[in-house]
Amino acid sequence: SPYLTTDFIGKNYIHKLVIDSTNNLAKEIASNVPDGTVIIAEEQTAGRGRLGRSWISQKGCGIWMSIILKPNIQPQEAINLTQVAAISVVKAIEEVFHVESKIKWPNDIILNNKKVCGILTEMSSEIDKINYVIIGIGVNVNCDNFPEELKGKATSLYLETNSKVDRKKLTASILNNLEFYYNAYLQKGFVYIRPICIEKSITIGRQIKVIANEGEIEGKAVTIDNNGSLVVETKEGKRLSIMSGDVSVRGL
Ligand code: BT5
Repeated sequence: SPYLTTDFIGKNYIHKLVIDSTNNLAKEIASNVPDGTVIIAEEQTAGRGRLGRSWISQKGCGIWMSIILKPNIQPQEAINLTQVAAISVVKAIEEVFHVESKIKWPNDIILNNKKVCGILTEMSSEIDKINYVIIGIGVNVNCDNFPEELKGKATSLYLETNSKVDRKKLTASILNNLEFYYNAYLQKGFVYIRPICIEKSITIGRQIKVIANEGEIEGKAVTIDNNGSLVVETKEGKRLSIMSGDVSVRGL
């Protein structure tokens, strides 16, 4: 693609018409392909969300892709890569559509209160070393309808902006931004991207409920800390840092 200006992300690129899930193929080949390999499919028959949920991936209307990364970081830090990907998608949507989307921590991109993109980060690691990380990104680009159960919850860039764009352009912009923020994160740490994560968060300042490993937590999301954890203040005034979890935001 003439739009792609990266050094390594997307240089090796696999395109499929139909696949079960780009994250599944990514897992199968990750050990044998270069860092930055990208898999893109026109259609997924078993697109996956988190916690066994499914991701609707209709034919030809979205960006269904997985990026294989081999970062030299600690396994517990890999969770930050979801944030790196999320800000990259937000920046790309801004560049291509001139609209501001927001991040519902940790992995949803929201436009006009509806979900336009989801991110699924998976990893293979040993005790103190990562073998590979797979960042799965699903963006509803030109999709013009959703199944009944997603009505009011899901949307596409086309439905919100009324403009249809070449998916290649948005894909390239996501990958260009991803390489930039990924490099910045590796070189300078989470603190470098933290202000952007905070600025683009739709979660901070709102009443939320989190289903985390620690159990169910209700409170107000106050900030994202230097490690990328969401800081929640309970009504008893206790502050808790949550590394990962399933968040519902009141009013969303
Ligand atoms: C996610 O999970 O949001 C992660 C989605 C990742 C999808 C990409 S596509 C490329 C790669 N290959 C894969 O197989 N997956 C990745 P989660 O936070 O668990 O949200 C899942 C929920 O989002 C579902 O239970 C639905 O409620 C909703 N949903 C499903 N399909 C959607 C869609 N196309 N647009 C918006 N919302 C959707």
